[in-house]
Order: sequence, then C-alpha cells, then structure tokens
Amino acid sequence: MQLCDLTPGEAPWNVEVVMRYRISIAVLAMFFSVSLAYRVSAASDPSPSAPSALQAEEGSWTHAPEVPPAIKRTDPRLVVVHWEAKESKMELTPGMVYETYWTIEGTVPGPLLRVREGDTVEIHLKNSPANSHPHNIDFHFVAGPGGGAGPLTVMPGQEAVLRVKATMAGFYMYHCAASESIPTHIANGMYGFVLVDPANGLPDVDHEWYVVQSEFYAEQRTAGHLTFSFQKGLAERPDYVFWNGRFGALAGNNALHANPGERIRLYVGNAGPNLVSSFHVIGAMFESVYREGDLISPPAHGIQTTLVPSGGSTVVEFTPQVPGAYLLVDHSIFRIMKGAVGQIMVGGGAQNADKAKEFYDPILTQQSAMGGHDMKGAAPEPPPLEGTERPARSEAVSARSTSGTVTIPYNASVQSQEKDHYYSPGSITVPKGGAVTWNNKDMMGHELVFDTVDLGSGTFNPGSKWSHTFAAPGKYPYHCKPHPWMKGVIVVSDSAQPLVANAAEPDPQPQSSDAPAAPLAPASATLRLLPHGSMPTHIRVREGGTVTVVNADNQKHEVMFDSWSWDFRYVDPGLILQPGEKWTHTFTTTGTIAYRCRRHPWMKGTVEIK
Ligand SMILES: [Cu+2]
Repeated sequence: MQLCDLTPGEAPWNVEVVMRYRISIAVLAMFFSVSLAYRVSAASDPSPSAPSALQAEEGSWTHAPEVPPAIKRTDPRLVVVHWEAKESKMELTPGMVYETYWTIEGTVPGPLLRVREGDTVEIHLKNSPANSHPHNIDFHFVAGPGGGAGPLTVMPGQEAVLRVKATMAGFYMYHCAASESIPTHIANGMYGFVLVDPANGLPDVDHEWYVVQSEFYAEQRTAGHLTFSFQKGLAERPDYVFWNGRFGALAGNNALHANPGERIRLYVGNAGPNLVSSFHVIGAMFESVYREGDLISPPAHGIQTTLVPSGGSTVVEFTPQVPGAYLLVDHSIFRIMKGAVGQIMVGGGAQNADKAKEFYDPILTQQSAMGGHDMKGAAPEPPPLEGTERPARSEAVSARSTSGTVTIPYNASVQSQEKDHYYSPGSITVPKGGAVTWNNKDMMGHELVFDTVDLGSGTFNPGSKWSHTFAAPGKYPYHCKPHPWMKGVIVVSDSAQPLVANAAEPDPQPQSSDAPAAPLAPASATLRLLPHGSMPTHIRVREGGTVTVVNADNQKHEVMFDSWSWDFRYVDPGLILQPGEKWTHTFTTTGTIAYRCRRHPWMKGTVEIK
C-alpha cells in the first residue's frame, strides 16, 4: 500500500482523506462530549421519579403495520416506555438471511409509540447483554442535543433512562445514532417512529396503518447469508427498498385489507438511510396530506405523489371506492424492482357494485395478458441481489450432458419472422431428466407458460434466470404470457443422449457459456494493468487464493475495489500502484468484487472468489 506516499500531484486524494478524518473526529468529539455530560448528571440522579403533577402510565406502542389507538384523554401524562435494542438475524428475502438485522424491540421498523402533545416521556433503553455493539436512540420529537442519543447511549447489558417532553405534534422518526457509525446502525434497521397526537386529536378514520420505507445494502458472504455493505451504502446504491423492513412485509398474506368507502390514514415514514421517497398509492389520490408529518398545519388536498425525505415522514388519507389491489410504491419507479411494493386489498361485493361503477366502469376491455399493475393481490417477486443471479427455482443445472440453456435475447418481445428471434434457440432437445435454464437478457420481464402441461415460470425480470427439470419425454410447446407471439418448444427425448439441438433446426445456436459446471478456481491469479486496460478483465481464484496486481503500465494507477468485504475490513480499498509495482492480497471470503482505476475509469473488471 502506498497511502503515505503522497506528492503535491495527489491533491484530490489528499484533501479527501483529510476531510474524512476531520469529519470523523468532529462527530466523535460531539458524541463523547454529549454522552459524558449526561452520564455525570445521570449518575447524580440514578432513580428518576415522576414529576409530581403528572399521572404516570405505560406507553402505548405497536409493531408495524399496527397503530396504537388515538389518545382521547385531555390531560398531559408521564408516559413510561421500556425498550430493548436487540441485534438479530432475519430472512430479508426468501432464502436470504440478513445477519446484521439490528432492531429496537425485535422488529424493523421499531415500534410506533403514540403520545399526546404536552406529555412527558420517560424512555428506558436497554442494550441486550447478547449484543456486541453500543446503541442509543436519537428521537426526532425531542428538543435537546442529539435527540437524546447521548444520555441514552448504552453498552451491551446496560440500561439508560431519559425523560423528555413532547412539545410539538407530528409524526417523528427515531433511530440509533451510535457514534461508531450512525449510518451503519440505521442501515441495519435501528429506527422507528413516534406519533405525537395534537392536543385536540386528529379526525377519526376507519383504518390507521404504520408503514416505513427503507433501504438495505447487502453483500452475500456465503450462500443464503447477507451482511451489510458499507461501500454500497456510501455509494447510495441499495440492493433492496422495502416497506416495513423485509421483502413482502406488506404484500401477499401480509397485505393490508379495507372495504370500499372506508377512509384510510397511512402514517408513512422514510428511514432512508439515503433515498428520498416519491410516495404514491397506485389507483388513489390523497384527499389529505399532512406534508412531512406536520400535524399542526391544515393538511393539503388532492395530491397524487408526495415527497418523503430520508429521516422524515408524511401522513396521507384516502378513501378507495372500487374493490381491488391498491399498491403502495415509491414512484421513483425502478425501486419497485428492488421490492418497494406494498398492497392494500379493498374487498367488496355486489352491494358496492353501483357505487364502484360510478367511479370506475370498464366499458370494453380485451382479454389482455398485460395485467398492468393490478398485481391481483399476489406478492411481487423478490428482487435479485446486485451482482448475483436469482437462483433457479428447480434443481440446479449441474451437467452439460443433461441440461440446456435458452437465452431470451435483447428486444425479444418485438414481433419478428426471424428464426430464434424470441428464444435462442427456439427449439431445444434435452434427454429426460434434463434441465433447461432460460436466461432473460431482454429489457422486459417475461412469463413463460406451457401449452400442454400446468407449468409456468412466473414473471422473471431482466437479468434473471428460470430453470425447470423435465422428467417425462415429450414435446413441450410454450409461449410468453404478456407476449403471446413469443413461441418456443422444448423436446425431451427418451434417451440419455447428450444434449443436441433439435434435428428440425438446421442451424443450432451455440449453448450459452454459463451452462457447464466450472472446474475448481485456481489458487492464485495475476492481474496486469496495461496502457489500454487490465488483463484479464475477469479473474477467478478459489476461496483463500491470492491475487497479485501488477502495474505493467508506464503510469500510476489507483485501483478502487468496489466492495466492503471482510478482506478489506482493515485495508483501505484504494490502492495506488506506481509503474512496475505490485500488490498481493489473499481473499478469504467468496464473492465477486468489481474494481476500477480511479484515474482511468475504463480500466475495470471483476475478481471472483469462489
Ligand atoms: Cu445501534
């Protein structure tokens, strides 16, 4: 590493390092001084006693999507809350366990506490002895330094108590602000909300729900296990954008339910940690929007999409009249591909039909395979983790002799007479027991449906794959549901012959290169930096193998590794190599790490450790 070898020519790098250093010192100093000051006062008064004038009661809080009942009392109280920080694990998407799912009271988002304007809140925060990090809470409804994060800082096994006044109505975020890394603690799930009811309350509605949007930045260390990726967080490039902390928390069996004509109030939080949300409900206009969670000003009316800042909130009301699925989305719309879809299912029967028709009356419709975004109450597909393929649903394609790959090419959905335009190849033969994998390289999602057997792929998105193992010999014609002109055929032969293209096809397409099982990766590999790029651009080593980067160019390069893996935990990911210099590193965790030169961005590639 050449980090100390800075010359005047290195100004941008130098300045950045110094700035980062200064910022870290300032943040740390701030937190230490705050926590020290409070520790001293807390020590002199270890057992808090209620302000004599106020009647004490246990705080009223719920887990998402539930909201505690509206507060009807008219006197201020001392509201006592006992919460515990728990570092846990959770299945973030089906089959993928997030190992650093850090919570308040066991859930992401943390509980929703409901108090009344003028109440005093006494927070008892415990840090579970099973934890391995300090935690605290910065409450946005608190008027005081750090929102309480200083005095509430607790090490594993400790408890702290803070008493604060809820001076202003609103819907407020809280989050952990542990000084070891505030962004990491928020990204891992330590956030929730406090609803401070106005002294006069809010108008009654039929349903109140608590929904929180947030992002997850993950990397896969071992199969099925995800951990937080600091580098992806820094780049603001999330793998997942979820409602209520995990895939499908508000969809399918977890969808919200209402009846036509019922007024719905959503308390919508955005925990970030980075993205600003363009909150929208597909099929509804908001009759009232308490912008940015402001419950003091009169609400705005007639709004389609409202901004929810990171670390902020909104409160919206609407009354669906027509039965069906209403989707909660971030209308920064590609995020629906990262999981940002929730569902409100509005039921209803014949008694509502006339009323519904007044609002929504399909006069002439076609039997269309393109379902729009009704989503019919089905849970959406889990998003793939960046840099990985979605695992096939059936048996893995294991050997070339019994498997085949069909590519769905770019622009495949456009109608064409050309051979193999829709599928490459359009017809393929595998022996019985053979697997076929479809690889979607189009810009559209596709859904394969088989004509003679009850078999379908479900929607699979651009960049993902779907596999199926064919046990019985026969001919299996299929087509794409949203693009019915996309027809293909799979022939399953009775023999155990190796894979061949269908005899009827004079010009078989070569098989995709990802079909054969790969041999064990080499124990070491060398990556050369050359004037026009790096060679090779993709290198593979086995787990525990070493990679040597050689600067074979006549100018300096700065290699940035685009991953925060354990391998780089104590190493700065930026590597400066002078001409002729080399650097060797042992990679102990599997995965694919992209790299590029900071000065020559076209010089880039990937290192795969497997
Ligand atoms: Cu924390």
